[in-house]
Amino acid sequence: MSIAVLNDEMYMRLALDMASKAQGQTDINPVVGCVVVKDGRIVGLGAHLRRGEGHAEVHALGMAGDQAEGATVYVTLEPCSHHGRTPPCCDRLIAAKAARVVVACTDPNPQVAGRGIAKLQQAGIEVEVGILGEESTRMNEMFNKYIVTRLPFVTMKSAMTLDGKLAAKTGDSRYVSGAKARELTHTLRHRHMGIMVGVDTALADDPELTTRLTVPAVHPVRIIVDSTLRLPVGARAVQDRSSRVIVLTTEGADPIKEAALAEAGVEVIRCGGGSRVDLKLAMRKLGELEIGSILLEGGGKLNGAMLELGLIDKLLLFIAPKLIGGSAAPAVFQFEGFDKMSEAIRLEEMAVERVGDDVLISGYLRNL
Ligand code: AOF
Ligand code: ZN
Repeated sequence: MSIAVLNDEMYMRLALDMASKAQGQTDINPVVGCVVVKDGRIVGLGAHLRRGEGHAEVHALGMAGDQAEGATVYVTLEPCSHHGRTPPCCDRLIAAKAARVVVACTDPNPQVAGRGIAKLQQAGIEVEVGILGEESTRMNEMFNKYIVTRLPFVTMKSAMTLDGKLAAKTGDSRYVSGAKARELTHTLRHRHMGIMVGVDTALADDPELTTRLTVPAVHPVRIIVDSTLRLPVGARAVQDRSSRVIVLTTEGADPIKEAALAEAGVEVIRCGGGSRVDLKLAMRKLGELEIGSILLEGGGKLNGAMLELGLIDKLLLFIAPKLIGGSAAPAVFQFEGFDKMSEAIRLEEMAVERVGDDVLISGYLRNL
């Protein structure tokens, strides 16, 4: 590999590192990092830190000042060409007279989608695309889905015993996984805009559903699936004011119960007239509310329903080296099931790692 490519990778790696640290704090926006290099020196650094505030390029070019003229600018996402909450980064790069722009991956946002690169090239700037592109794309996988479909990216996280149980036959589930895996859950909560559970989980464990880490710790919106509004106003998730609470229910749910929950600050959203919440419709409504990513920490029934409907994008499954038994003990996924092994849903791009005493299996579900 040539020295030039190695250097390009080195600066792009720095830009990606900065972007990765902002995961979870940019709302529906992507995480983006930018490094400005002139005459062999880094003269500007920046990352997009909050939706509505400066894009990565603006921060980095601001730091570089006049030194941006003739510089190479590394940016982990194609510079934007549209007027969003901030002006186009392309115009800013052109005005700064950058000589070369190295981009990791294109921006799937239909308002950008290649126009940013074209605009820079038309202005005579040399543009190179694809340096550490796969890593940048993976880092923004939630944004990439949401910006194109307006549906939230759903990550399901669960912990099970070696025999596939979420809890003992008595319902006891404290705890399946070890401390390290449980700590990672809080990082995952920070990184998703919403956290979703079924009302059975809310009733059984009375969880707060917040992020309990000192840093980083942005609390997700709490989403509880409750077809008949059994969630009591006194539930800890309702009483705790650290983030919004959305209850997804059915058209037929009791308006008096709705009024009591609304009084306590809960947003009740009716999804479908059936006996169960229409989860597909629910995803569309949550997308309209600009909830771009959801961590599903459901019980077996909710996990099974989401899986069957093809609503889970990514799976993170911790497996604890324990055997609990009991035919009545709940399984991680409860759904009708298939007749043949050949019909089974497959996990793709599977990765396996050890987290403390547990094994973490992760991968993607391709929902066609
Ligand atoms: C960039 N650099 O650092 C980011 C970009 O509404 P706004 O102004 O926040 O724009 C958000 C859109 O801009 C977002 O959907 C994505 O297409 C792009 N994000 N682009 O050049 C950045 N965060
Ligand atoms: Zn921009």
